[in-house]
Amino acid sequence: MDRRSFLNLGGLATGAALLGGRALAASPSRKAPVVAPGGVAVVTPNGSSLPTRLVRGVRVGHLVAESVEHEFAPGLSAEAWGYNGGTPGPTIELVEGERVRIYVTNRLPEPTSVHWHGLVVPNGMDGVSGLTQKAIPVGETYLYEFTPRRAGTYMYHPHYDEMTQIALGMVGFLIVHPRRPEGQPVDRDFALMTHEWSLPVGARRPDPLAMSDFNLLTFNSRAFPGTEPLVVGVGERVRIRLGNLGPMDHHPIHLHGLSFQVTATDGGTVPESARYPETTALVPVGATRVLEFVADEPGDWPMHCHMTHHAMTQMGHGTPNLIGADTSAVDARMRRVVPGYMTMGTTGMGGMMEMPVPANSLPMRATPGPFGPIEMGGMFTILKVRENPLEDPDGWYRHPAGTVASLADPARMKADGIQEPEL
Ligand SMILES: [Cu+2]
Repeated sequence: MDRRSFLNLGGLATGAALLGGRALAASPSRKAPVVAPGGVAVVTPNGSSLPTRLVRGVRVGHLVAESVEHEFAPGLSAEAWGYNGGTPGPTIELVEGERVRIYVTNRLPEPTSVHWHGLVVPNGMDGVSGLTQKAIPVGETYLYEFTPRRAGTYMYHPHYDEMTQIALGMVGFLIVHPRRPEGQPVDRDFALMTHEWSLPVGARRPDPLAMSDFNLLTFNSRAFPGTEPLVVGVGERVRIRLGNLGPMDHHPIHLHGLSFQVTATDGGTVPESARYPETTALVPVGATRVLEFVADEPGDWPMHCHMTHHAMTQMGHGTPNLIGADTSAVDARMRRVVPGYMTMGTTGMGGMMEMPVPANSLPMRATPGPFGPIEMGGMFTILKVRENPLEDPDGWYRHPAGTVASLADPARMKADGIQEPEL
């Protein structure tokens, strides 16, 4: 069987799963909102929420673990593993104190299980294959049933062959909404999962054996410019739920243009007396951090991992450092055999971002911005704070006159006592 027909079969299987869901609809059930009155829906940029329905008072949902054809950004796709056709899997939204039944169908080529990370559940529902349950065999469907006791931001992932399955993208959010709204109500609520991948140029799948040299860093399994911006209104109170189920690295996630507080972790709500202002939140592997702030300054504000190699994409790291080296003689000789040859990185690497790249790759490619190329990628997205967030959400911020850094006027420099250094 070729790959295409295999994928088609996968599609049929998913269709059958959905039909199974429809069969549930014939029983006494209703679609029920998971958000408490006064609350707002969680938005998972580039992702979705798991459809659930109430069947005789129990919330029911269905996860399908499967191989997925995934686009990391326009121009770069690979085969990953995920849930319900995507990575991360759909965000599961539940209600505190409301019983839930989650069916998990395994369409992977190996066993799996699902662990509800951070949630307190009966031990046999914890999803640790071998310790608390048998692994879900290939092709079988298991049932998890529990009652979430505490509202909060949690995650789910396999606890069978974790190294492979998590590295290939099997991660997702599980959000438990409070029965009654608590804390200050927010106007926007986003969920962003950090992840890291090793995807050599030309490879069909990410390499789960990577332990340090990850070359593809993502929010919700998308690399900039593939990340959907977070668009909010000026003065709105915003919640961003960050989760990290990457294999190895903690990510210091930095927001420009505002100051926030960490209001909760997957362990619970941070008491108000223990909160303090921050502009960077370290999100350790296996943890969630919930940020809240008021977006009071309009603009296009970067939000990115502050590890510089994590705001880059798919570059190789085995190149000698040539910054400042004069390679013109080498370049001239090389051009006799390789027309257009240029030694990498002699004056820094910014200018190389506009070079042509191989097919299905995203190496050091700049994104056109309103003032020139944006030279960051990877774990990078944009928080767009706008007077009217509905107007032109895809466009760039229009700066008021006189508020953009630009070439200094010599007369102003002189008046301010600034002298150009002799070159
Ligand atoms: Cu990072």
